[in-house]
Amino acid sequence: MSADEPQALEQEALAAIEQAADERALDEVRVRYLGKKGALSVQMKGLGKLPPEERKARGQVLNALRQKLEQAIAERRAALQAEALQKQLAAERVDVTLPARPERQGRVHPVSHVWEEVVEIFADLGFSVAEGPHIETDWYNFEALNIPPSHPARQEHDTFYFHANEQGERKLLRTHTSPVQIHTMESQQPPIRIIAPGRTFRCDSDQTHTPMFHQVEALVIDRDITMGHLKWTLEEFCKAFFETDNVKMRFRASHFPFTEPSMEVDINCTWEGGQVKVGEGDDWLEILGSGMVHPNVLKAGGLNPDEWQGFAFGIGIDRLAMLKYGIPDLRAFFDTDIRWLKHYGFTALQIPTLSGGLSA
Ligand code: 2NL
Repeated sequence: MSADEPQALEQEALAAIEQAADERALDEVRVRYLGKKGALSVQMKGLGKLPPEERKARGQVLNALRQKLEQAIAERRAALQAEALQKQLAAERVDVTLPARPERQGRVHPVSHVWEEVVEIFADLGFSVAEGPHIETDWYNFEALNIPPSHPARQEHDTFYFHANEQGERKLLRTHTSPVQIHTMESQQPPIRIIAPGRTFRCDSDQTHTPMFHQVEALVIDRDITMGHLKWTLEEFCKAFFETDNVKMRFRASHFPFTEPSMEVDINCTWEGGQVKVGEGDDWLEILGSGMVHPNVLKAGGLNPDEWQGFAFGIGIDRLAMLKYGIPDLRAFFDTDIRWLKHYGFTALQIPTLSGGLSA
């Protein structure tokens, strides 16, 4: 068909638009008819050769045709896009009711699982979870915790330091999660009842130490907090975590710069065939450090020690995981060996809850 006349051009172009099978084909049609050298433009250019009385009417017809074709193309484009989306959605459809395929199942790392267990226990006791940055300043990691530059505890912490910045300040990787509690004291008024689980870092690596490890610290601040509250809280925690009422605890006087008085806590256990069993026998195993928050730490957190006091404690999550799940070697925790994870890990559906059982 000749497309010399507007009517013929219209029919031909509309048919081509309708037949365009995808957006790319549609674009070719658009260029063919509406492009700079397209059929419609050629006719437009021909207007000049017409006598003036015909030129105006023909010009109006061609302009109307341009509008009509532009609209037809826009409509076809929208239809093609909708069609393509439907196709994609159909192709990507997932039946969420299908059971998980066992051969594809990942595992939850025992550290993550124990982390969740600890959070679950303390949430039940009314604690909220607080988190903070891994990179800290000297103030939050040491000074505010009553560890001045000369303090011998600085050497024990084997701190990873960054290079000094222009102001001469050396940032560091936090050596414990205590900085989170200082931030909390600054940002929220007592009563405070938080746990701070998280990654911590020390430049130390041997059979019982990894440069990155996990800790959970707790902080309770109110007007009349005593060692009695601390003991009760720790007893409740141990019973819930080790899933037995038989666990015996021993509180031993100790020393930390950030607590006064300080005590370390041991639980009873037996050693059978190199494996530790918690809540049985009369050997003792140290599991955490604790104490009443030092007045200097309260002051650093912006609290008046004559008005407020509280307790705090710190527990190693990795060690808890080893004890509870009988994992002998700490270093295997971070080998990312899939066989080890399959053996010691948990499935995504084994979510620890107090009602359903922590170790699931
Ligand atoms: C341990 C000992 C402990 C704390 C951590 C703490 C935090 C603030 C104030 C006072 Cl902000 N204390 N934390 C207290 C006692 C012991 O950890 O051996 N952890 C594995």
